Amino acid sequence: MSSSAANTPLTVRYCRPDAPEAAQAPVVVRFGGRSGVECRPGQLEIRVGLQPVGSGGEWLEYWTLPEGTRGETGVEGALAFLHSEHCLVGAWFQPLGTTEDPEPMAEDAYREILTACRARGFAHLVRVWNYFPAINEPVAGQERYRGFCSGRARVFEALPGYEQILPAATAIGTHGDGLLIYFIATREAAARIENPRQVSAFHYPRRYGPRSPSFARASLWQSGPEVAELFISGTASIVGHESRHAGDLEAQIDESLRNIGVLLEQANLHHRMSAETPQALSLLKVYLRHAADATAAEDHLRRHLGHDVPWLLLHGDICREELLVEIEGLYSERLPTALATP
Ligand code: 3EB
Repeated sequence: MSSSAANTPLTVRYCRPDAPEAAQAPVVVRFGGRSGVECRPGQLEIRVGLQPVGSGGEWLEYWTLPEGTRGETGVEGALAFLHSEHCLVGAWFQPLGTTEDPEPMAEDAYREILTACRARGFAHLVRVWNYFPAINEPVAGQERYRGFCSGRARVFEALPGYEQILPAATAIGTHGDGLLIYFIATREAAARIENPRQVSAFHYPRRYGPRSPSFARASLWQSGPEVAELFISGTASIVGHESRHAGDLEAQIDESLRNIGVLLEQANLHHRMSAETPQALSLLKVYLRHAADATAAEDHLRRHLGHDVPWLLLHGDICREELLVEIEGLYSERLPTALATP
């Protein structure tokens, strides 16, 4: 094993559901069916209630720790977690009806997550995925996504200097189950990267909701001298704070990839990361509002990305009604290291 692999605290990959890697991995993320979390000794299984679409067939995501190490699992209320020496992976799940206001539940969830992470020495949230049903439906006089943002913001905005500690995130609507929030927390703070083409989400004007979305455009977890993970948040066709290309799937994909390209530029400029374009990403996840768009989206993505980047296409609602697509990504930097001296 190369020394850079030995120093990699967390590796994220896709595989087929019946691959042996999936059975052994400390963290497995499955897609389709209903959302939920299962915690067994040494393994956390996260189920995201979003149906895979397109021609790729079934994939799952598996996360591994350095060879020879085992994660320690635990459950505390609605939160299940697995942690190693370097990071904690957690998943919070609770049933949430489609006519319920998500605001108080989001607030409770984030409070419990931050408290549990801190208590175990992993005070820094670097990446969070949020999934819940009927995200664009109105409840309590506003879209449910906005209620969710208010609950989440109440927790983050109470923290000193909160703009500097927000995680990279995704928030997507499922089709009919509970609130699932899963995340990665670390001992050291990650760097945050914003997109100069976009207003920071935490500064969105009021017209998008009473409290702004609490997330960073990307976060960079530098876990060793030659190892870093760049987590790119769900990225959509937004320029400034406005949605672009309503109704045009291909133009929305182009704009989203342009935004991801700018984030990579920023990461290169400020942190000397070496991915230059979205083709260099380690993996992508593409969320589509309409399952019927899958073939067109795949064809268009293929033209941009070729065949080298593994991606998952999932059927889910984007948190602005006019948006048809959102794309998130991970770039894992693995710099070659000199041979270790004996
Ligand atoms: C956007 O840029 C699109 O509320 O956590 C993307 C990623 C979006 C994360 C969140 C929302 C969130 O505003 C929506």
